[in-house]
Amino acid sequence: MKSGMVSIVGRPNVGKSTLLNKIINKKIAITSDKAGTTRNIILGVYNDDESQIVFVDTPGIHKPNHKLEKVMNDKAYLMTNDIDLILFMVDIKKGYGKGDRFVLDRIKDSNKKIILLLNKIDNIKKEELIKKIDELKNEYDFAEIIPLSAIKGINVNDLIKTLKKYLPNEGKYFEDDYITNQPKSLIITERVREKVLHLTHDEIPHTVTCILDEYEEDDDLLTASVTIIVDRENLKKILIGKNGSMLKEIGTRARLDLEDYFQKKVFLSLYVKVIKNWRDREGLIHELGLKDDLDE
Ligand SMILES: Nc1nc2c(ncn2[C@@H]2O[C@H](COP(=O)(O)OP(=O)(O)O)[C@@H](O)[C@H]2O)c(=O)[nH]1
Ligand SMILES: [Mg+2]
Repeated sequence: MKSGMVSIVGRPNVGKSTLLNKIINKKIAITSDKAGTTRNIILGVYNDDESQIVFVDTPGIHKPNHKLEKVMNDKAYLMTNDIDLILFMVDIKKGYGKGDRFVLDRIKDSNKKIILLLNKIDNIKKEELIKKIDELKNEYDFAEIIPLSAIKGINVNDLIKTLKKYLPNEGKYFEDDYITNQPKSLIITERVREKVLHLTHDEIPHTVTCILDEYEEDDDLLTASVTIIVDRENLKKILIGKNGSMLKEIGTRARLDLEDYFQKKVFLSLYVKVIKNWRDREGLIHELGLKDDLDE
């Protein structure tokens, strides 16, 4: 039995979470074209007959501009310690740049084998790809260079095959039915946040926070209510939309996704609240007397 921990690192937006979802075949990490979408460390466990691979999706590594980013960055570095192998992902369409070099410099020191993943090859011509691979060979002594498309699933099976070559022969970390460390509460609130990011484009800052305030579940039905918290009145207006149309759309899309995830009917209510100058999620939960700490 091959098993091990593999972390996926790279600057924001290269497609780390998209790859994790593809490998696990379930959407455990939300994705968007905004930097800073992934805020916590997400484990996704891949199982097959001969292996168990624990993938670690990290918030993107980049030069921090403010405090939230610094915290996210620290988490990303941290995860390069306990793991067997690093997948360093770049967006090959965008090309290899300063931001990528910044990440590589951070992970080099870990003395782990690094596999370079060139993502988004669905977006680039073959000749161009070959040229870029040649250039990148000189950048560092990568264990492998693998071109792929996370979104289309191109070369993802080959990636798994290749990883097994590098993993130790050890027992499993988790039971076969354990797929992620993300508690249900987070799956629910993150899915709402994803729809907010998708539907409001750049109008809503990525610091928007969603909190679960009610939750009930039986065999056929999951009932949840989520409050979306922003710090300005005009953002609340945008989120609600004309005659409530925006909030309704956010709710519908999140509900459909959650029904797919939980494989049961979902009844979802959404609220928007303006809280000025709030500090952190934990403080908010406490202040509002909300649950949001639901155990599996
Ligand atoms: N064209 C293309 N887009 C992709 C691919 N993988 C991810 N994306 C898009 O890139 C954006 C960032 O993806 P995400 O997984 O959130 O990036 P992360 O910040 O590295 O986790 C999203 O809009 C994805 O849909 C790919 O293989 N091809
Ligand atoms: Mg991500």
